[in-house]
Amino acid sequence: MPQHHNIVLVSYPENFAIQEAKGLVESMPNYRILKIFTQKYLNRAKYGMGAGKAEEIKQFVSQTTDVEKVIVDEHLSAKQLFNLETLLEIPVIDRERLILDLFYSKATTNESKLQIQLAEVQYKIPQVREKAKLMSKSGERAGKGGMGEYVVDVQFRDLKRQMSFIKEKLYDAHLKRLEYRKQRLRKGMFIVSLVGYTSSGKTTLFNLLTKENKETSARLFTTLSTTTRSLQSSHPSNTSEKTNDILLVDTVGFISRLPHYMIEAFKSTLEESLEADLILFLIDSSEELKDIGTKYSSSWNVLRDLKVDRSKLFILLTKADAADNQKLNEIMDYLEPSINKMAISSKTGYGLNKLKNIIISKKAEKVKTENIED
Ligand SMILES: Nc1nc2c(ncn2[C@@H]2O[C@H](COP(=O)(O)OP(=O)(O)OP(=O)(O)O)[C@@H](O)[C@H]2O)c(=O)[nH]1
Ligand SMILES: [Mg+2]
Repeated sequence: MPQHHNIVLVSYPENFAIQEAKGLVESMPNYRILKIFTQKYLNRAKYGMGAGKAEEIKQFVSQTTDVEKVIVDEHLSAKQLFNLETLLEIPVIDRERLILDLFYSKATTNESKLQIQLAEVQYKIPQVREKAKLMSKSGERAGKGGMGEYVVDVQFRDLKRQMSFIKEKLYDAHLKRLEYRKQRLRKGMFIVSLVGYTSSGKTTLFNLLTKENKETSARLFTTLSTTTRSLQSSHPSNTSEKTNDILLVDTVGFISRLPHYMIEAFKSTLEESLEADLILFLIDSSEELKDIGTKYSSSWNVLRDLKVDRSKLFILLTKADAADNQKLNEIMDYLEPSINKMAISSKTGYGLNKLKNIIISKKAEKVKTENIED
């Protein structure tokens, strides 16, 4: 049996936050949640959570065997982490660290590893800055050239150096992708990308449309790197369905409260998706309306951040097998009215032919306008 890592989770007293934090923790290999504590505020100066809650957790940790880590579902400063670890006497990690660790556990391609390293460096820089401030306050930094300052300076310079090194390598990968993209454009390829919240069903749909076999799962962030494949027609004999010049792109999903630097780190991957001719924006319709709203607006934050061209968007309500018509209509009414939308199910195949036809006709539209412009 695999060794379990026993976790105590601290989140907000809201169902959405708890479920998502649980999902993140349980997506880590062999992480097991022993107990969940909730706190209305996680931004208090000393521990993030209130001192009473921190004491309560200390009690639990000391009375329970083998608690390995406490995970706090919020960003914590270096000082808050230090204070908590001193009190609890076990490692404490915050939401961003958890997401980074999860990414590390999943990354397979060189580029996705580099992107995570870049996010990691950007996660550490403010912590080193903060340490420097603390040292100068506590007088450890006696004048210029003091020991504390020296250590912090070295760490800081080291991080900066790492950052430019990673950025250079990422830039190389970016150039390579740009070259592929040019080739595709030259060949008149029509590019369709799948974007949306993590677990919205992107890869499942991608597999069906391209006859691929990429990993899908109910865990969060199953996909971290980008895959491009051509759309496969369902009837190989049907020559009227020309799909071999249509490419589908599947990529990393979104999550709520994603810090800007993480979007920044994955920017080139995400931007590539947004440069497509058609962007399918997936929304999981099997969830509660309230949660759909939360995920929808989080997704929009990322899309806006990356300056999406709204005219390329087409909304897909996924997992329609798990929602009745009334609910699907309610969701449709809730979403941006100016963007076209339809419901599909990768499980039953509902709507997939219609979707293919939409993709094919959008391609035809593009070819037509290009011919006019020529
Ligand atoms: N009921 C139902 N479940 C589905 C459908 N499509 C996908 N799922 C399930 O939803 C979960 C997430 O699917 P994925 O395709 O991995 O989602 P994703 O958007 O690629 O997720 P990330 O890669 O983590 O961003 C899996 O457990 C799928 O089996 C569907 O049409 N109906
Ligand atoms: Mg996926």
